[in-house]
Amino acid sequence: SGLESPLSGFKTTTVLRDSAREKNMFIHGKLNDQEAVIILEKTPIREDILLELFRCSRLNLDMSNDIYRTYQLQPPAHLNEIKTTVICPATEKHVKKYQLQETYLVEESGEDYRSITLPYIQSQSFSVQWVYNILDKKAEAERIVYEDPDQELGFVLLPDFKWDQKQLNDLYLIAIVHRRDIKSLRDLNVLHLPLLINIRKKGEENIFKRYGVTANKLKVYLHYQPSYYHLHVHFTALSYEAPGCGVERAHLLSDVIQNIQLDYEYYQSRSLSFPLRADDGLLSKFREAGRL
Ligand code: M7G
Repeated sequence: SGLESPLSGFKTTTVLRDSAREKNMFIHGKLNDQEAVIILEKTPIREDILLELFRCSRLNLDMSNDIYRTYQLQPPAHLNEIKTTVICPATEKHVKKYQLQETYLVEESGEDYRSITLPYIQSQSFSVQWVYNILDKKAEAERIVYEDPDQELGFVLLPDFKWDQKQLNDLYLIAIVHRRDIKSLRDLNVLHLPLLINIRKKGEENIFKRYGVTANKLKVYLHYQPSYYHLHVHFTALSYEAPGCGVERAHLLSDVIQNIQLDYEYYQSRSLSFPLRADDGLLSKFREAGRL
């Protein structure tokens, strides 16, 4: 009341995706005449607030039958929040990223990477300005969990914006390397082993220090293809099925380290498979090159 919400000017164009099971909705629309994507998501119910929830909520009876009763529980405002992510101004690529789409598996050889993928991502990929803002402490500085400031081996560890940090079951942090010359898994070779080992060791140590979660309860991996071509490593709760982290896209950091130890140029020479969306320009490039 009183203060108008910054989102009150939002006009929905289309619902890109919604899931009753995941309890989220991805909406494309206009916010003050700019293209915008809004993600609404109901967050998990927290055990530590149960006492307050039962004490302070209003309870409306829906139905009652023998030993069965269902209610609508109306929690007080602060226990009834919807996690909301706003991307504005959003590019066409953002809109596509969140649209539900058919995907196709592509097998990319080292040569395909150099002749098809690399030129494409150099011309087309998402801006990594948000990453530089984090490294330069221009954004999210207060959210940093740990930093190793070394320019060669160092990184910043902070909560991924998919995680609201209210409960540990969906724990999600990312380690962003200080070096700005490593785009993805494909660039990694023997020279990067100290960096990767450092990220694994200090990432795990500091997640334990801050959250009490041990290394054997963590899934530590890289995505290929990533959305953002500045090397970063995902740290998620082992039991949490993060969206987009399936076997077709995730590469465990420990496997990456061992593969490079066995073959110093593993990620330059081996084929890597990954899914591409039907409307992804890279998929057309693979088609044009006769590689599909
Ligand atoms: P990715 O593998 O490049 O792409 O991971 P994906 O989003 O398709 O998985 C990038 C990760 O960075 C994702 O887990 C995002 O949720 C996270 N992320 C993206 N942005 C724009 C931000 C941001 O501004 N802040 C933080 N803290 N995390 C972000």
